[in-house]
Amino acid sequence: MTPHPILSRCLRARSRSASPCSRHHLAMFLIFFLFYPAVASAVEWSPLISRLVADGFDDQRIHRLFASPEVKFEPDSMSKKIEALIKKKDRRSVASCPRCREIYQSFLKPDVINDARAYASENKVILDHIASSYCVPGEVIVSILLVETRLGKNLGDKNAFNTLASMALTPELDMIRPYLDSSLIKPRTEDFARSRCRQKSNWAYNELKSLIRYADQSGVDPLRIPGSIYGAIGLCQFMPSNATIYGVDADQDGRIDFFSPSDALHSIGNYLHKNGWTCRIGKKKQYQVIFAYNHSRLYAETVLAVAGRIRNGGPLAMSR
Ligand SMILES: [Ca+2]
Repeated sequence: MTPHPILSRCLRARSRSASPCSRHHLAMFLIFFLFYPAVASAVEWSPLISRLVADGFDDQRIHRLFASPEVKFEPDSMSKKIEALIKKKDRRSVASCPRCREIYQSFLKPDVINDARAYASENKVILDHIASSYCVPGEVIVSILLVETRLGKNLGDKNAFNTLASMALTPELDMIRPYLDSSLIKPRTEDFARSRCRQKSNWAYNELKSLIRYADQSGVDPLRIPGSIYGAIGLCQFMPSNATIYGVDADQDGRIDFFSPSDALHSIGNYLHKNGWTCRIGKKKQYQVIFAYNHSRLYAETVLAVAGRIRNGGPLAMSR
């Protein structure tokens, strides 16, 4: 029998040392395509279930989770991530987001700054405690909260579990090829895309494990956590793995809750502090620490500009 043409490519790739198709990936690939192009919700999760169980998660619990009708295969996060990485490699990221500067500038509008100041006033006790604990001024915390989630109004319209599980399930580029902008996949970008697809799949798998553990410790259903397009959660938009590294149980109720202002805002302060924010920090270092929070020059400039406006209304213009 003639193999499926995509399967043929994978089998050929196995013979090339530069582009190995591991036995694990091949098994996932074969099972996946037994069901493709069936509807996305009918995708076979068993390779992912087996991997989670092998990593120590309870067999019955994981099977119950994936049997839930809420679990859906959502390939758009991986396809958008790969498209973004290819554009970034081609230095087309700015061109691909011509409205980014306009969007970030919108955070400097007077009514938006007034809302941020009101939020800072309402949460003064929390912000004062963060400032005394981590030396991070309240206006910086509120600025990040504004840019990340519009002060908690926009927590993402994705299901974090579905996002991360779907990315984890698709280590092979061919699994998401039907959902990609085909004009981006060219001979000079294909190997790069294959490599990054596997890398991001493995990253998402580890974040999925962290999400399940975060849900367990915080006492919430892992299938009911809203997230961004790449699985960031909460007011602070942390990846789930950050819960154990930077999460703070500020209200001391025994759980870290990224959807509670006290825990989320303290976690932002802790993140900045652990990434170099000190009591005597200079402007250059401030930029570097904010950049560590979100690797975007425009993001870091915007956060600091908004923080300046919240603090004193000063005309801290964004650099061009
Ligand atoms: Ca707590």
